[in-house]
Amino acid sequence: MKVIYSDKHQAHQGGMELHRGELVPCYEMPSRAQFMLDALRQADFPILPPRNFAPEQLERVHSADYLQFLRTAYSQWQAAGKSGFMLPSAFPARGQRQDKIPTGIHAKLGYYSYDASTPMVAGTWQAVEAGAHCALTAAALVAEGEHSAYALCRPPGHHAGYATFGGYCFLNNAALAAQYLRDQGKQKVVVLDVDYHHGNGTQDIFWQRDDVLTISIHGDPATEYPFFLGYADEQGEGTGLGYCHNFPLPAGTDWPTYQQVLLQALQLIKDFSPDAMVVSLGVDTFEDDPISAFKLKSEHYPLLGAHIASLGLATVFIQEGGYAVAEVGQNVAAVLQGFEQAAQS
Ligand code: OKP
Ligand code: ZN
Repeated sequence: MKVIYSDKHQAHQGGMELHRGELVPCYEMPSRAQFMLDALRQADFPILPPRNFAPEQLERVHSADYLQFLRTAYSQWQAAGKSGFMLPSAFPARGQRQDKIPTGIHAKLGYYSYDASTPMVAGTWQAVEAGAHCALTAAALVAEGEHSAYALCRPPGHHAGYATFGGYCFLNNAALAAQYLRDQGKQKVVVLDVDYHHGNGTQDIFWQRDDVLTISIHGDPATEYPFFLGYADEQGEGTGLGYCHNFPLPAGTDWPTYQQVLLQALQLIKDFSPDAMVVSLGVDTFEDDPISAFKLKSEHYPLLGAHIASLGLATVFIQEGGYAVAEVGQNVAAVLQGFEQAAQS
């Protein structure tokens, strides 16, 4: 399977994030991508640059005003005489207005986000746009007939909603890939999210749709980020009712339990009988991940890939989280190798 990668991600180096009430160095750092790239090279995956896409392609899943904000936010910050990384500091909550788009940079930052763990710097837009193009390129390869492709996206994307950034995410790469597959004629698409964190952005984007099934397996939001979405009773709305499934799992979840739930998710996918699949691939389910609480070991990642391959679906893998930096590369490569070996047999 081809790996799509751009080194433009390096321009996004956040600095500090507000993590569980404390300002700490960003867990989501450029070396993550370097470790993944090295491991994939080592494993002989062909590595290709992304194609270019029209700006309108991003409007298929994000609002135009949100995209305009992302493109211009940092220059507005600089125009205010500031430098370094910028974080939102106030958010419209219950009882406050969300119908007025504010003009000041601090108001806008809060308006378009929902946490203070997602800093922006001068190169952020360049990096996230390149990441989105990696995802779209992987989707294009699969739409053109390849059985699978992998987009090495950094920063991740599954927390980004229609018009919100958060959880290190700005553009929803998985949603862009899924929508691209739809636009190229795949009638039904599933997004399976195996990142440790609930894919709230992807859920938001496809919440009212029955043509894109979203399934997420993740840490219980009662204690785990993103905290306010990801419960099992969230099932979609309107036409989308029944086309969203969440599997929140407790801290300490190990492979036997995880595998059991994964098999349930795969059965839901079979019942839906999609024409293509997008996998939001986070390896922060790893036992040594510094911000997560599942207990998967490196030996389980090839099994995860093989289970996904057992569906026999054309599959686009999109990189999401994974913060045990030194092991992230080998774990990602293991999933993709497990997938390829099972797909061939
Ligand atoms: C991104 B992905 C808030 C903690 C914020 C954000 C975690 C984002 C994970 N106090 N932590 O799903 O791997
Ligand atoms: Zn995650």
